Formats: sequence, C-alpha cells, structure tokens
Amino acid sequence: MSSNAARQFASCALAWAGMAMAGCGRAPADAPARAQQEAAVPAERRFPLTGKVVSADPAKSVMVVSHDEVVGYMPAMTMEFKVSRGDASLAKPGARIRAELVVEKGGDLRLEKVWPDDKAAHDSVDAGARMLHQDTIEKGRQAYREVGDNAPEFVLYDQNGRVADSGRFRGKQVMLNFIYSRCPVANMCPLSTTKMIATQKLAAKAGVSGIEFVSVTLDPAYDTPGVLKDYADARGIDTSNFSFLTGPEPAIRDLLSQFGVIAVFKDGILNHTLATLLIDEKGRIAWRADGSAWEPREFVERMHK
Ligand SMILES: [Cu+2]
Repeated sequence: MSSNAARQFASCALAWAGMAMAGCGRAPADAPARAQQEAAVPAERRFPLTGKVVSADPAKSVMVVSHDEVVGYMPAMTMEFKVSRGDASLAKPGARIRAELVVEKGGDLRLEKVWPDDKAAHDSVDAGARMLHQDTIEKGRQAYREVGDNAPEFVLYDQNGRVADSGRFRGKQVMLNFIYSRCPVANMCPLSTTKMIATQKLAAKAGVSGIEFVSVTLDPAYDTPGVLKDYADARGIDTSNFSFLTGPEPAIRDLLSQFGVIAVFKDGILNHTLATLLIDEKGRIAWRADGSAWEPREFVERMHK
C-alpha cells in the first residue's frame, strides 16, 4: 500500500467511525413497525414509463404525458399524472422523459424518478460516465485525488435537467460537496447545505468573483433533477452560482471514490462520510475539509478574489 493510499484509508476509517456514531441514516426510527403494517395491505406497484410531456402545472403538481405502452399495465395514451412540484416545473412540452409509474394503493397514478430522456443529452452523459469510469479503473488504488491533484472530469445533469459537464466550470473556482435530499440527520447533509449557503453569501460579501458552488447527490436513484430543484427551492437557494448535480449511479460512484467519500446503502440506510472541496481555476484541488466541522470563513479565505 502506498503512503497515499494508507493515509486515505486512515482518514476514511476515522471519518467512518465518527459517522457511524453520528448514526447518519435515512430510515425512520419506526421503520420495522411500518414495514410490518405495510405488508398487510397490497403494496403499490411500479412500472417503467417513457413518453413525451404535453403540459405541466407546478401549482397543482401534475403533468400530462403522452406515454408509450406501459407493459403489463396500460396501452399508449395521453393522461395526467401526479408529480413533484420540481418535476412539474422542469417539464417542457415536447420533451421526452423516462420515469417510474407508481400505481398507488387507492389506484391513483404518480410519476417518480422523472429524468430527461433527450437522446443527445443522454449520449453525452453516458459518454462522460464511461470516460470517468475508465479513468477510475486506470488509476486503480491511486484513484483518490489529493489536494494539489487535478479534480476529475464529469458530465452530469443539474437541477434544471440540463447537462452540466465539468467544462462549464473551467476558469472558475468551484466549491464542491456531496449530499442527498432525504438525509434525515440534521448535522450531516442539512448542515452541509446550510454551510454552503453561508459560504456563498460570505464569498459574495468578500468580493470573490468567478466562484461556483456545486452539490453532487449521494443518492442518484432518488435525487433526480426535479427532486434537487425542490431541494434548492425549499431552501431559497440562489442558484445563479450554486448547482445541484445528479446522474448515472456508476458516475456518482466513481466521483465518490476519486474524491474519497464513502457512501454505502445497508438495510435501506445510506451511511456516508462528508467532504467539502475547493477546486481552483485550473481544475486543481486547492483545499478539502473532511467531516462537518469546517467554517465558511476557512474556505472564503482560500478563494481568489
Ligand atoms: Cu447525510
């Protein structure tokens, strides 16, 4: 084991131990009892759905979709579905989407996991994921990027459903962390987001220009662009230089290993560590803070004016 790898292992193990004590997870305390109750009534059913947006109404959280055949449930037709407010506000008439159709116990139909399904966007995100994976494999044990190393390149989606590749941030400083929208532990992701917002405000006050804030989800299976838009809107975040990114699970996994963040689903609970990084205009990692005990000022002091 190289000294780098050894150091990384030690810091991860420490962070992991601290995190386990903090008990970051996303299953509610009454999960076992609830699971038992739910077993008694017929579960909701889920089907993959593809189609084209006809219209959407964020105020009513509904979307009309001209959908393809839903194999095993219904033929192709145009109909209205319940969706999250974020999904409704991102929906553009004419845009293709893919989603999960949820047939609720009462028979109501809801769409979850709504993703843009534009071929050009899909192809570039896919190509980005393959390149990132190739890079992660080639680096092997050296995949972890330390302060002074270049940050990895990526192609993901932002909270507006637009393709966001690392090239968008070239020539700018980037402050980056990892969170997930359903994190129930106040001193983990929610606190990280609060601190990112505080840093964004402090940086503006300090006259830092050319700075972008980026939060990448740890839970891309749930955190679609629409879910992340809701997350940002609910907190009143100024998204002019603060983006929330998601994408294919393999790409997120590769980013996590390159940035040295551990996130493991176990029994429905997402256990994870925290890392916050500052990347300079040249794409080099300038500073990193592990855990949640950092101060906005420490980052702003390291930003170029
Ligand atoms: Cu968390």
